[in-house]
This record gives sequence, structure tokens and C-alpha cells, in this order.
Amino acid sequence: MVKLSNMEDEKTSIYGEFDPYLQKVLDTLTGKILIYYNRIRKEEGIDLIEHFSARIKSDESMREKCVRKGLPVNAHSALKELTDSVGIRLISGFIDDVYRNVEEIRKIPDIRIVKEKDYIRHAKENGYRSYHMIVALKTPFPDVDGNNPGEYFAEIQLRTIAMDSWAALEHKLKYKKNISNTKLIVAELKRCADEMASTDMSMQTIRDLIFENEGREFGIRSTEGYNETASGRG
Ligand code: 0O2
Repeated sequence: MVKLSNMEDEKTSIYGEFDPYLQKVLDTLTGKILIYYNRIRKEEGIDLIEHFSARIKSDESMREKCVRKGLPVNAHSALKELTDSVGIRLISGFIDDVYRNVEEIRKIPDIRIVKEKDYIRHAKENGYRSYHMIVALKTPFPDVDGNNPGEYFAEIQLRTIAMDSWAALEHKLKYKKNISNTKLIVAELKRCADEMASTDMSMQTIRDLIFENEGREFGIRSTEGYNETASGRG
């Protein structure tokens, strides 16, 4: 009997009956981000986001994270103790655009800012740079605390293209086993992170100079338009 219930437990999503709402939360949030993105693009002629990706943390990853954080593996841990069941990553061309996105997100109606971490001004020791926001979205759905309407958390990561490619490479190191030369790789990654940060700052300065020449704070950039990455579970 116990065995059967364990098996059933494994088959059921950790998000339980709240699973279907997560995609709606993700869509609502990306929709709200797109509203200010399109407005600023139209009014100011700048693309604050080069591309973005969005995902619902997979059942397996969320279970693994609960265990890693010493939490019971259940919907409450997944949706209320942990705050990244819904994740959005916004990638910008320039550091100033990252911070402008942060400002705009703070102004979105129906969103409460729960926590912010500035790993750009305060880079992690390994060289990781990114801006993290935990937000809570008011929804028309019930939540696991019994609120109806309920509130759902989401994690928004904001960074430049350079920071993003670095994070993707460094992430691979974490999940690869039996790597030789780890010490050298870690040191090289740190060197690259610092060089990329310096290049990001130079790029920002060059853009400011170009706009200054045009006699405006922000200029109209030629753009390939919004490049939306598929949203899914991962
Ligand atoms: P996964 O599997 O990618 O989702 P906290 O409890 O807030 O103190 P937490 O939850 O680690 O600590 O929050 P933090 O530091 O804001 O990190 C959130 C996410 O940012 C991580 O989620 C990673 O996705 C990413 N991240 C943080 N640090 C690094 C880093 O050094 N390198 C890379 N590549 N990514 C990083 P998870 O759940 O740890 O991992």
C-alpha cells in the first residue's frame, strides 16, 4: 500500500492542482513586460530587451531543489517556500537597459516586489553577474495557501548578452562530472567574466557617446525586433 502511494506521488506533479495556473501566471507576467517594452520602443525608439526566455521549473528540477534546500517535497514548498517555479530571463544589449527594465518592472500593476539581488554591482566571487527580482503576482486563481484570488511567485533574471553567455557556460561546468583542470577552468571563467564586464561598460560608454552626438539621451537604434524564445518547462 505504502509503495503504491509513493508511486502515485511520483506520478503527480509537485505543483498538484495548482499546476495548470503556472502557465497562466507566466503568460500574464510576460504580457505585462511586453506592454512596457512595446511602449518604450514606440515612444523612445529603444529596445530594452534583445530577447527573453521563460519557463516553468520542471517537476524533476523542483523536486530536486526542495531536497537540496531541505524542504518537504510538496506543492507548498514548490510554490511558497521556493520562489522560482515561474522564471523569466530578460537579456539586454546594455547595462543601462538592464536597470531600466528593473525600474519598469517595479512599476507594473498587480506585482509586488518580494526581493531583489544585484549581482551586477556586487558580482559573485566566481564572476556571476545578473540582476534577480522575485515578484509576487496577484492572480484570479486560488493558491496553495488557500487564498482566492491567490498570489504566485516568479523569478526574473535580467542581464546583458555577455553576462548571459557567461552564465550558460558556467552552468555547464556545474552539471558536468569528472572534469579535469577544474581549477584552471574556474580561474579562466573568472578572468572572462571580468573582461566581459569591462567590455559591457565600454559598450555602454560608446552608446552614450553616439547618442550624445545625436543630441539626445536615447536614440533610435536599428533593430531586428523582438526575438521571443519559446517558453516551456525546463
Ligand atoms: P537552477 O537549477 O538554475 O534553477 P537564496 O535562497 O535567494 O539566497 P538562491 O535561491 O540560490 O538563493 O537565489 P539566487 O542566488 O538569486 O540564484 C537564483 C538562480 O540564479 C539560480 O537558481 C541560478 O539559476 C542562477 N544563479 C545564481 N548563481 C549562479 C552562478 O553562480 N552561476 C550560474 N550560472 N547561475 C547562477 P538555482 O535554483 O540555484 O539553479
